[in-house]
Amino acid sequence: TLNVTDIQGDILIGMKKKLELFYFFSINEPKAFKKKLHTYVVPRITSTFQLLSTSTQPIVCLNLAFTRTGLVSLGITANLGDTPFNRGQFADASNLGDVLSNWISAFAGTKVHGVFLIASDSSSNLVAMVKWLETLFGTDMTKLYTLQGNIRPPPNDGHEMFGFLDGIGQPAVAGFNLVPAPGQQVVSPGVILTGEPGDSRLGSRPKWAKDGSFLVFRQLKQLVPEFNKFLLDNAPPAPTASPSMTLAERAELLGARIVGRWKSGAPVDLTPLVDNPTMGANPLINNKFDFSHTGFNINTDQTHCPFAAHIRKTRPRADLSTPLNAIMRAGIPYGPELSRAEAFSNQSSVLSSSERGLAFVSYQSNIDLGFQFIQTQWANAINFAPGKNPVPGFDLIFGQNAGATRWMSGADIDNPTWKLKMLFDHVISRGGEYFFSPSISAIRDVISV
Ligand code: N7H
Repeated sequence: TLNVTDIQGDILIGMKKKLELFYFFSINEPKAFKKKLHTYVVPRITSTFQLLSTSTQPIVCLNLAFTRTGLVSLGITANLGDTPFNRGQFADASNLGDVLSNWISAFAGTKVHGVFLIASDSSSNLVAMVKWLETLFGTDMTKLYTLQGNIRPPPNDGHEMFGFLDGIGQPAVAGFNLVPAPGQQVVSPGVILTGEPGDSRLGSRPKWAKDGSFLVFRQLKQLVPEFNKFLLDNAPPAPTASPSMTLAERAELLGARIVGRWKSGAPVDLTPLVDNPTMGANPLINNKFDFSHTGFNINTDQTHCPFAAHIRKTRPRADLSTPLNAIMRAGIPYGPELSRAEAFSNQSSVLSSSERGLAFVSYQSNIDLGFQFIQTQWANAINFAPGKNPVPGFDLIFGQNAGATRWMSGADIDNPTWKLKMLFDHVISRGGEYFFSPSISAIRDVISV
C-alpha cells in the first residue's frame, strides 16, 4: 500500500475544488525561503490522505512543485533522472509542436522556480492563502505569473470549454484504486509515482525522490466559438444510417467523432450515431469499450470511432498494449463562459473575445513516457496508431503541427478516406513548465533543510 499521508494530494485524486490558482514564482533568498518553507508551509501541504474523506478535506488545499532551476537554486543538484524536466519545457517547445510566439513570457526560459497549487470553493479563501504566502515569504520570492482555473457553472460543471465532459478516462493505480471500473486501465504505482514499482527509472533516482511525481503544466487556450463554427462548416452529409439528421445534429456528430465521446461523455465506440447521456454518466459503462467489435476489422473500420479521435490517440486501448504511457490528469478550465455575443454571433463572424481554455496538469513518473510521449508520438504523429488504413492523421483537439494545417481521416462515417482539414489550431499552447512534485517528507527533510 502507498504512503498516502506523504504523497501530495493533487497527484492521485486531484484537489477537486471549484477554484484552483496556479501561482508561479522564483526564489530570491534560498536560505530564508527554505526556513519558512520548512517551518510554516510544510505543515499546510495537503496530502492524499486528507483528500480521501470529506471530513479531513481542508477548506483550502495547498500543493507545491519545483522546476529543475528551482531545486538547483535551493542547493538540490541531484539528477532526478528525467531529461525533459532537466531541460525545462521551453527547451522542449519546438519538439512539442508549439508556436513559440504564443508562449506567455513568464514561461519562456527557465525563470520559473516553482508553483503553488491552491484550491478552494471560494475565491476569498484563495486570496487569503495567497496573502498568507506573500506575507510569509516577502521578498524571498517573486510572483512571476498566476492563472486561476474554475469549474464551469452548472449544468456544465465537469465539462471542459468545448462542452465535453472531462475527467472520465483516468488510470487506476494498483494498490490505491482497489476496484477499477470496467475498461479502466490499471497501472503500477510507478507509472505515476517516482521510485515505486513500475517506475522505469526506479534505480537511478535519489532515494528522497520516492513518492513524488513529475507535474506537466500547460496553458492551453481554446477558441470555442471558432470550434463550433468549424463543426458547422465542415459537418459531413447525414450518414446513410441516419439520413434525416439536421445540420446542428451533424455538427454535434462531427464534434463527437473528433473527441471520441459525445458531450455527455458517452463513447462513440458504443453509441456511434446518437448521444446517450445515461451512458455518459455511468462509470460502469462509459469506459467499457476498446474499439474492437466482433466481425469488425479494427485496422480499417472507422464506423464506430475514428482512429484519430482524441481519446483513441491518447489511450489506444486494443489498438496497442501500452502499459507505460499513462498519465493522471488534474487540469481545470480557465477563463469566462461565452458572452452572449460570442455564443450567438452568426457563423460568418465568430471570434473569441476573451481568453479561455484548459489549465492542463498531468502527473507521471517519466515525462518522456507520459505527456511528452503522448503529445509527440501519438497526437502529433499522423501514422499513429500503426497499421491503420487509411492513415489516421492528427489528433485535431491538441495534436500539433507547428501551427500548420492538420487533418484526420474517418471523420465522415460513410467516406473514411475523406480528410477533414483544420486550417488553424483551435487549441493553442501558451506554454508551460515541467515540475517535480516531491513527497511531503522530501520537502521537509531534504529540500527545505
Ligand atoms: Fe484530453 N476535449 O475536450 O476534447 N480529453 N483534452 N488531453 N485526454 C479527454 O476521458 C481535451 C489533452 C487525454 O483514458 C476527453 O476524461 C481538450 C492533453 C487523455 O480514454 C476530453 C484539451 C493531453 C484522456 C478531452 C485536451 C490529453 C483525455 C474525454 C486541450 C495530454 C483520457 C473525457 C485543451 C497528453 C483517454 C475523459 C482515456 C480525455 C478534451 C488536452 C490527454 C473531452 C479540450 C494536452 C489521456
